Amino acid sequence: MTNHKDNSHSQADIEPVEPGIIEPVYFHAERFPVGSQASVDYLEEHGYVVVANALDQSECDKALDLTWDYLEKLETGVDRHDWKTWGDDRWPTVVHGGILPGHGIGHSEAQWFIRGVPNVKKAFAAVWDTDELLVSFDGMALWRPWSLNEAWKTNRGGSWLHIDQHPISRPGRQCIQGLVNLLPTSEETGGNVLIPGSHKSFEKIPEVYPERLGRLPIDLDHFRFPADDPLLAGTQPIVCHLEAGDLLLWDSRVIHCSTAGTGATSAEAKLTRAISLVCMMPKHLTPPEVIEARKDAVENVISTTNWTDQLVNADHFQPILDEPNPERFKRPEPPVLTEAQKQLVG
Ligand SMILES: O=C(O)CCC(=O)C(=O)O
Ligand SMILES: [Fe+2]
Repeated sequence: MTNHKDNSHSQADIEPVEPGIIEPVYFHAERFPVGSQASVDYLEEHGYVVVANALDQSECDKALDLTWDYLEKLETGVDRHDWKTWGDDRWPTVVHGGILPGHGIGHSEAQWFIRGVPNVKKAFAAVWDTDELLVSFDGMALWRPWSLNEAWKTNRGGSWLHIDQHPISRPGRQCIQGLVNLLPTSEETGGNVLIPGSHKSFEKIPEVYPERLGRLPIDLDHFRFPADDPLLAGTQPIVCHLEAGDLLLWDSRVIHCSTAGTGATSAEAKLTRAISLVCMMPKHLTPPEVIEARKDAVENVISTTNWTDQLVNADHFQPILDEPNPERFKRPEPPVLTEAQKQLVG
């Protein structure tokens, strides 16, 4: 997730001067069975993989229902049946890419339901070769139909290409990020953008950007690339086609962002994109004091970034700090977790 960690960091260090335009192609990548060795091998080679049907259709429907429950229970007046109530005055704070990172979403019933689907853990367990995993308390990206309101079009072409791993303080493969896709994508909707194979250029970043990197706080796992980045030259960005229930995994060293698609969305009053950010990492990477802090984060309904080995409070992201009256969003109650979900906390 976008890691605008703390307002003492200069935003100029992570925002490119010129966002630039990228032209990703819509790509039907091979979709692999959950937990298969082939999915793990493809991820290693290309830096991303589409895992097919981690959720079935009824699980997607339930997750979407619970997502609307979260939005309506904020008590700002959002009504799933009336798109005229989906305006920014009622919608929770949005950051880049239409991501909703805070206001308790990381502990919504929707997010905990998705994390509890056994196939989601199975996909990550195959990657890490262990069942002892912790889950991030990430948010979701929800895109409203821009055919009904042009202002809802999300980052069309304007690049926010980035990686979510510090190029110096976090060497090598450390984190595999994921999104569970709840609605089928198309060329019109757009979605996640990534540069296949770019994890293999990660080590070259300090040579290419010594100055920008010199300004990047050592604990900030977010680095932005200009659209004319030399590491990107000759590599075509793609938007992977995803069915409802597919889980897209990518290495945190892979350069990625998201973009709205090429056309009009359906004029129906329904979401254009709904994804759950979900990331699992091996438990042994997380120090005991962070595990204690994660337990407190559950009780206090605090959302985080993709990393499970450190606790970054997503309510401290700049756009949420800029929210004049955050108390107007009623946060969910602390979640009631099953044993399996508790194990994912720590
Ligand atoms: O919405 C997306 O597909 C991109 C999200 C993203 O950048 C992230 O979760 O790190
Ligand atoms: Fe990201």
